[in-house]
Amino acid sequence: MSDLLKKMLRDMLLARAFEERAAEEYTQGNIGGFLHLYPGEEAVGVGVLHAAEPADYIVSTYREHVHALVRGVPPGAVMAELFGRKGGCSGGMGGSMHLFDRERRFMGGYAIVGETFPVAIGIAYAIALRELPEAVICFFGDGAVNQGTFHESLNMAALWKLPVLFVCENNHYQIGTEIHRHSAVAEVYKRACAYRMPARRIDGMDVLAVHQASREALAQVRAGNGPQLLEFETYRFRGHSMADSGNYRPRVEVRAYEDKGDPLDVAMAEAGMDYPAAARQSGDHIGRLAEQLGRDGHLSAEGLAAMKVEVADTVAKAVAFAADSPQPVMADAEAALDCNRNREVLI
Ligand SMILES: Cc1ncc(C[n+]2csc(CCOP(=O)(O)OP(=O)(O)O)c2C)c(N)n1
Ligand SMILES: [Mg+2]
Repeated sequence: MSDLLKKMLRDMLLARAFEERAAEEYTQGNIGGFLHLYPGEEAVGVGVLHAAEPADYIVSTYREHVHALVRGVPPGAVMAELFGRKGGCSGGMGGSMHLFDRERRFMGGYAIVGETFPVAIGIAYAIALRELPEAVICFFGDGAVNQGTFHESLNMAALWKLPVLFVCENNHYQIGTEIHRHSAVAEVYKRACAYRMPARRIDGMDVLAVHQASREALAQVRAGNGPQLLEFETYRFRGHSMADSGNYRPRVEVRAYEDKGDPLDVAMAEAGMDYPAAARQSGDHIGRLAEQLGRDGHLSAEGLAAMKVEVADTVAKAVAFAADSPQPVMADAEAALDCNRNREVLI
C-alpha cells in the first residue's frame, strides 16, 4: 500500500510541475491555441487512473494532460504534442486537446463538450461483444451533463450493461458559469438514478478516497455488472484556460481553496523546510498525502526531496525533448491519413 501511495504522490507532484511549466511555455509562445490546465484537480486523475488496469481504455476531455501522464504516456511526448511537434503523442497534429496513445489505450482527449460519451460507449460495446474483462473510463466535466450525449449514452450503457465507469470531474464551473446556474440538478451523481445506474459522490481532493471508490466501481464494471458513475468534487486553482483569468469567481471562494495551502509548499515542508503550522491542517490533496506518508514512516524528508528533484528533472527533460523535436510536415499528415485508407481498426 505504501508503494502505491508514494507513486500517487509522485504523480501528483509531476502533474503540478508539468502543468505549471506548460503555463510558462504558453506565455513564452512555445504553445499555441487553447491550453486547459489541471492544478487543483490532481487527486482525481491520479486516484482514478491508479485504479485502472493496462487493459482498460481511457477517454478524456481537453483537460487531459495529466490523465495521459498518469496513464504512462511519456512526458516528452505529451509536452511535444502541446508544442505541436512531431515527437508528440499525436505526431504534433492534435495539440493540447487531442492527446492520443493507442498502445496505452488512451483513446483521446476531445475538444467538444460531451463528445467523450459516445466514444466511450462505442469502445465499451466492442468489449461487451467480445465478453472481455475490461472497462472504459470516461472522464467528463460538470458542464457536460446537460448535453444530449450524456443522457443517450447513460441510457445505452445501462440498458446494455456496458462496461463503462463514468467519471465526473466536478470543479463547479463550466468556464465562467457556476454549476447552480447551469444545472437544474447540481448533484451530478443523482442524475444516474434516472438510468438505474449505481453512482456516488466522493471528495475529489482526497486521493485515497478517489482511488478506493474507483477500485471498487471498476471491479464491478469489469465483472459485467453494468456501468457506474462517480462524481468527484474538486476545484481548479487557475482559470478555465490560459485565456481566462477566472475573475468571475468570488474572491472569498478562491481564497477558501487557496488557504488550504499550495501542495508544493506542503511538499517542501515535508522535506524539512519552514512551513506554517496552520497549513499542516490543510485539506489540500497533495499535502494530505505527503503528510500521511511522513506520519506513517513511509517517506522521509530526504525521500520526498529526492522525489521533487526527480519530478523537476522529468519536466525539464520533457521540455528539452519538445523543443528539439521538429515540426510535422505535410507528408506526416498524409501518412496519418493512409492509416484510415487501409481500414486499420483500433481495437
Ligand atoms: C459542444 C460544445 N459547446 C461549447 C464548447 C465550449 N466549451 C469549451 S469548455 C466548456 C466548459 C465545459 O465545462 P466542464 O464540462 O465543467 O469542464 P471543465 O472545463 O470545468 O473541466 C465549454 C462550454 C465546446 N467545447 N463544446
Ligand atoms: Mg467544470
